[in-house]
Amino acid sequence: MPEIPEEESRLPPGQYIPRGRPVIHYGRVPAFRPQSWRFQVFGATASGDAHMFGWEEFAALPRTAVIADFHCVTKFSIMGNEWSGIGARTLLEEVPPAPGVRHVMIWAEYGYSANIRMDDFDRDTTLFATDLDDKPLSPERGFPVRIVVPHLYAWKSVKWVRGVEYLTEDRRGFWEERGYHNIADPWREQRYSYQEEPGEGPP
Ligand SMILES: Nc1nc2c(c(=O)[nH]1)N[C@H]1C(S)=C(S)[C@@H](COP(=O)(O)O)O[C@H]1N2
Ligand SMILES: [Mo]
Repeated sequence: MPEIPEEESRLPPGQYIPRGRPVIHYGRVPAFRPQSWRFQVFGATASGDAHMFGWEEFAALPRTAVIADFHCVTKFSIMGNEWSGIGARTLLEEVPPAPGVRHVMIWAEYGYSANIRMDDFDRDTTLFATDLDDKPLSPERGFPVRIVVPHLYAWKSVKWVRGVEYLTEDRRGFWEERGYHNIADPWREQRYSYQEEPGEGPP
């Protein structure tokens, strides 16, 4: 068995382990309607065309699993989550981006969005999770699918994902437009946009 470090030593600076497991989002929990649900990959695709997945096609993609900690910028961390779903790299193979794509925008129900650098998206730990701890996501945790980017603050782990936009130039998502850091690395405490160094965000 590989040794997993103690939870306390896995905490990024300024984070704590709360009692319980908070649910956090802006707005209402959307209903899932499998017949009309679409997952759209669009923007700068290699083919020039957008690709639409229906639920059955999306859910049939090859699966992967990740055990990871989850760090909210409001300072709580939920340790040792087991997420399973479809790897970001699987999506990149299914719908290849054009060569100049350096960022993605993840789009959710009601227009919530988060931008992620391609270097953070294209990792084997970034996935579109359908399950948490061996159970389908609950509605308030993002059912039927959320992205999980465990090495970034949790606002980038968009719930109720409906699309991925390939970007050749960076653009800010929902919280990134409202004062949060464009990159959001918890180990560097990249919480707020005023901390951004030149080159870390769109001009
Ligand atoms: N669609 C959507 N996804 C979202 C949010 C949101 O408001 N809308 N909030 C984010 C924030 S700030 C956090 S901390 C996590 C919380 O995930 P949890 O509810 O599973 O704890 O979801 C993220 N994903
Ligand atoms: Mo958050």
